[in-house]
Amino acid sequence: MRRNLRIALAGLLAGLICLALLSRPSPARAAEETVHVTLITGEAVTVTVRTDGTKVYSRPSRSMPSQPSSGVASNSIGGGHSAEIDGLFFDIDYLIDNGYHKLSYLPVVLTAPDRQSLPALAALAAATGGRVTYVSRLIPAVAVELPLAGVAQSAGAIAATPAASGLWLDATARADLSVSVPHIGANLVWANGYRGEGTIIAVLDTGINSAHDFLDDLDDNPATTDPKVLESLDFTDTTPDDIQGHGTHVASTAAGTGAGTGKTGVAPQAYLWSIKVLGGSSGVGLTSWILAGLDYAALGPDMEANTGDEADVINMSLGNPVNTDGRDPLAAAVDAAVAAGRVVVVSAGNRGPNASTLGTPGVAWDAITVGAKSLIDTKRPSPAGGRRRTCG
Ligand SMILES: [Ca+2]
Ligand SMILES: [Ca+2]
Ligand SMILES: [Ca+2]
Repeated sequence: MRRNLRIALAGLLAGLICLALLSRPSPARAAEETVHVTLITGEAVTVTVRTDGTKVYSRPSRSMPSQPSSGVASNSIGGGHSAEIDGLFFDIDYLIDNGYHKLSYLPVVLTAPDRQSLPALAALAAATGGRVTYVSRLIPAVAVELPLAGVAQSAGAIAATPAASGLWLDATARADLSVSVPHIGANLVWANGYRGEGTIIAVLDTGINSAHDFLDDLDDNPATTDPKVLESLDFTDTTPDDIQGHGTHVASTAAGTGAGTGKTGVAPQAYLWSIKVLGGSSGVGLTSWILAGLDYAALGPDMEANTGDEADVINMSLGNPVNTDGRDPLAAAVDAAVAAGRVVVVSAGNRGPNASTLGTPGVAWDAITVGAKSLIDTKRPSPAGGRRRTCG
């Protein structure tokens, strides 16, 4: 019964998470700019960004894996490695557009073939000068900052160990806009008695303003003490507050009480957990922050599966527009959360509707991934769709 309720609720949420802007156009630049990017190979690439946003890529001083006439270099970090290497490490445009060239280190997520291999992998990363910033519970993965000085040697040593199955850029995910409401037929579900009573929805987002009149208490009666937002955690490098506003919007759409206006969320009786994984005023988060938030939502404060302290539904109106084969850390962690008994609802992105336009973690096999829908029952112009990228 509880499972059915969860699924009904998740279905409602799925209808609501209409999408948004995964990639935003770059603002016009005031002047031509020259930036330097150090790749995981240790090679330095100089890029001139013109005022119209176009880029000119230099030949590096040392031999490059390939001539970077485009924004993508060939993905080789030396011979003999056994681990999979994320293509984003060689996507020069992605690295610049997301500010990685401004860092003195390369943030990576290392995956291991199994949990037993994780301590050896973390130890090796630390021995090469890396700083371990997070160890995932849902999947065998560890987030590490590798100093740019000696990054090629560090990455080469890590890639060569059997304790590593993959090296991934600690990529950035962004908030997806959420539109919508009663249009999806929530009233039909309410008529069957489902209003989310007793259900906990973890909102992995920019935070939630728990003082908002729609979110401050379950019965919209200040005379009774019955908070709706039961947890507020911050896994970003900013503050727990919802500076950006997206998380509060999503939370209200999912579970807002309406405060007498009649504009309630889909599950007005549900509780909320605010799991802040997107920081700053722009709503951007690292993969490692989201892995940490997923651990908490799916496993609860005791970090163990199915002990009764977990969220029932996990909502992720966020994504990285990179279409993967579903084995990247974010998608793998979402699948692990579902395997741990949670219902996970993820937005699809809006690069579609063509093939291979789903972002991650929308590509996760077991997530309920939701595309966009307009209020006149046509698909929005560009909801992401299609299948994940296939292997081989
Ligand atoms: Ca209220
Ligand atoms: Ca109250
Ligand atoms: Ca638990």
